[in-house]
Amino acid sequence: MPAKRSRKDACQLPPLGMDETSLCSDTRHYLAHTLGADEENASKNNLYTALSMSLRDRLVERWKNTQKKVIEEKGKRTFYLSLEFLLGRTMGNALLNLGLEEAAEKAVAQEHRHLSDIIEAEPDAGLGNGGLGRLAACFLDSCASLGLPVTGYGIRYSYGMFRQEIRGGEQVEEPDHWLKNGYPWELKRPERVRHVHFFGRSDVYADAHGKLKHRWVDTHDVLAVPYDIPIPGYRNEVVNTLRLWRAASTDIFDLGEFNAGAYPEAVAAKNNAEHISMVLYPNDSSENGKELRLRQQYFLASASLQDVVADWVAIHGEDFRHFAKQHCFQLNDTHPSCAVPELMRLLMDEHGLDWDSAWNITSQTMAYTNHTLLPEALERWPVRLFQQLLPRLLEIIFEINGRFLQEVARKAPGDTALLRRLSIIEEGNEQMVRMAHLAVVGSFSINGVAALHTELLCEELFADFYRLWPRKFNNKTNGVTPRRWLQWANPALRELLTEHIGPEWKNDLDHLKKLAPFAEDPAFRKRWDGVRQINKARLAHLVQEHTGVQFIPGAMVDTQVKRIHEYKRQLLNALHVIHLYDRIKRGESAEVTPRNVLFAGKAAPGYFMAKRIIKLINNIANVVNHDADTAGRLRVCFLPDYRVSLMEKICAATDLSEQISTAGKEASGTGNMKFMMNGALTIGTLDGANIEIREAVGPEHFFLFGLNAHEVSRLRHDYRPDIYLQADHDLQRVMELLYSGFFNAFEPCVFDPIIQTLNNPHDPWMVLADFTSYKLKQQEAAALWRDQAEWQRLSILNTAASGVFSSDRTIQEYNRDIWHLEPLVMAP
Ligand code: NBG
Repeated sequence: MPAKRSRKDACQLPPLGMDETSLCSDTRHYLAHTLGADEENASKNNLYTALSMSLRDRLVERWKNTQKKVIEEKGKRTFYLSLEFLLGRTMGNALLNLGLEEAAEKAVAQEHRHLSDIIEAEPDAGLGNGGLGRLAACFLDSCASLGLPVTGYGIRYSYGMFRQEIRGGEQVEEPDHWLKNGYPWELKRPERVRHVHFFGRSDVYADAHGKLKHRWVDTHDVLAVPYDIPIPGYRNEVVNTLRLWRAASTDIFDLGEFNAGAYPEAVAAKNNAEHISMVLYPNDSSENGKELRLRQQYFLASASLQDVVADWVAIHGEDFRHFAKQHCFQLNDTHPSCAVPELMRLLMDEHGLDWDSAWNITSQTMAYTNHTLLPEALERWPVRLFQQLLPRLLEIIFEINGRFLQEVARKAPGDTALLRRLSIIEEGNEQMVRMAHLAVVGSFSINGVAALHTELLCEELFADFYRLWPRKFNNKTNGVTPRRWLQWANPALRELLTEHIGPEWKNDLDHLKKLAPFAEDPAFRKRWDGVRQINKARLAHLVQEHTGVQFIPGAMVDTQVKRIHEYKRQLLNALHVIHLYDRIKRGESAEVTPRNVLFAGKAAPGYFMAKRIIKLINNIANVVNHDADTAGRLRVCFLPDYRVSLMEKICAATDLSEQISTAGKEASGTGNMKFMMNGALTIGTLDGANIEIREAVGPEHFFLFGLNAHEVSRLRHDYRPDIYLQADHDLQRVMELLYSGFFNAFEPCVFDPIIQTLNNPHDPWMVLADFTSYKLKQQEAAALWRDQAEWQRLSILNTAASGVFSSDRTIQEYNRDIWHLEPLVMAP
């Protein structure tokens, strides 16, 4: 037997240097030897890749130490399962969290480049649609920064969120091939490949002891190949993992077909397998029920659970008694909720547990976060599709449902209506699997993402479940990571804050409170304004470069950036812009506070109304910006291809944050928090986290308007848009301009669908109902803007009160109430 290699024999590597010289020499090494680039003609992209590799080495070093520590500590771990991780760029985040910004700056200067240009060479990793995916990314950053052993599991889509171009005022989608130059931040882990089953049938057989068991046979398997992205904590030596799965063919060609000469068909089948991780579905807060999407969902759930279970078995064998104590799976919306039946299947079919033991483990490890109340977003899959694609899983779902309904029937005998409402299977023309019910039944914790949202979950969407299991339900108000959204996005503010309140806020955002007294100091307000001017100049430059629109210097920057959706009411904002324009044309220029109104956001490619709203905004912008009367008063801009890296520049430069959804419809919102942190004032409805933002900053410092959620639901049945129209002369004029085709002179009727919904008593978003109060609040905001000292004062107070919206606070709450993890402490 060969002697075991002792630790001493192993070639010991010295730790990598964290200074500019080591960073520079490593970067040169990668430039010269890995990328084969000459020093003189290395491209920006070469330098970006080489610097990324040097940084990645430093991450990997800490990553291995963290993994070792996790294994040694034998503590509980959480796995965050999500179909979306909207990471954006990684380099800046790595530099900030490792504390290497200055070193990199200097290293890049030696190559005669600016770090900011190198950073711009990185494409955004757009593996998400909007808030839900970005939240997952913020959470990973917070978990690592708090030292919590949390691993993210997702899909490595070859194509992320589409790129948006605007042509003739309309959205055009272009594929986002973000991997085309390679992605230096990932490490492929071929040794941890998993097999995921599809199709086939469920079979019953007798095991060695004569016990009847199930197995899933005649399956078509797909390989899941993991790629790991290191997730560094903020200067704490912790590096966690985001593991993304790519689908690949098993390479076992169908031999029958192969021999029959059907070689192309056999190869095509291989391609089919790879389609699973090809593209992100571009729907935000709406499901679209495509089979490939269900395949993605099961692919993620199965590969990830197999991965975790295999690690357990490697250490504990088939003894699962302590598995539940050691694991938690957080389901990011219903998308990964196949995890519930899949864990049951793995434990029973592959590891021999009986139903009750498997159910105890499953229902004590799964936790579900709901992110929307919109009925169109609640996932339901046809039973028929499940039967075909995942036959064994469907069998388990039926069994879960049968046992669950028995329990309900015992508690509420004879209440068949209740059973029908609660059932995981919806009866009707076509039987459907209700994924939210599956997640609720299978989880020990169910949470909403803002106070109002959780309240409505308990009172409405999940009222029956709430009565059954009130203690399962809890609220976790969202947050955003202050590393990316304050420190990184706003370096000038970072310096100013540290100079005045010390550096503690960087590790605990509650320290921002110390800023409040400075709001009263005119000298400080001047400095504050100075920082804002820097950021606004940066944004104006970007807007000019990408759209040609010239922002009015010194004017209010009034921003609404988010997915385009009717419930978010970009239309209300557009109507208000028309109203401002109308006032200028009426000769009220002197009273109209100068504004730059900025819109950005993507519409789902199949969402007709959302796309028409983009067209309207662009047409309005075109008219307004070319009218000489608006000079120095009003500019309107639709900035194409909204994404994380754009928001980093937008949030630091915004004065007025538009959070104007129909009350009760926006579960939380997180853009609202980024704006507040950077000193924007909010105009908004009583919806989602707006409510908590308003409480935190003080009601008098928030521009509140519109119906509240209860008023919206009461009005539902007798909403009369005509009444609001009659009551507001300004609104009549706005609508007249729309009717007259003023914004579509050469495109007859394009805005008819918009006019129709606005006037429709069934308009669920009740745009006209809130117009007047919105207009009046906008006038208040405009008046306040004229008093710059007061505006700056409130701007400071907004930042000072924003500490509670750090995702560190959110994650601490998840950990306190749901996960119960011990933080890792790494030696410096
Ligand atoms: C979104 C909500 C937002 C919320 C994010 C993150 C979905 C299904 N929901 O209001 O619309 O901020 O989730 O919780 O994308």
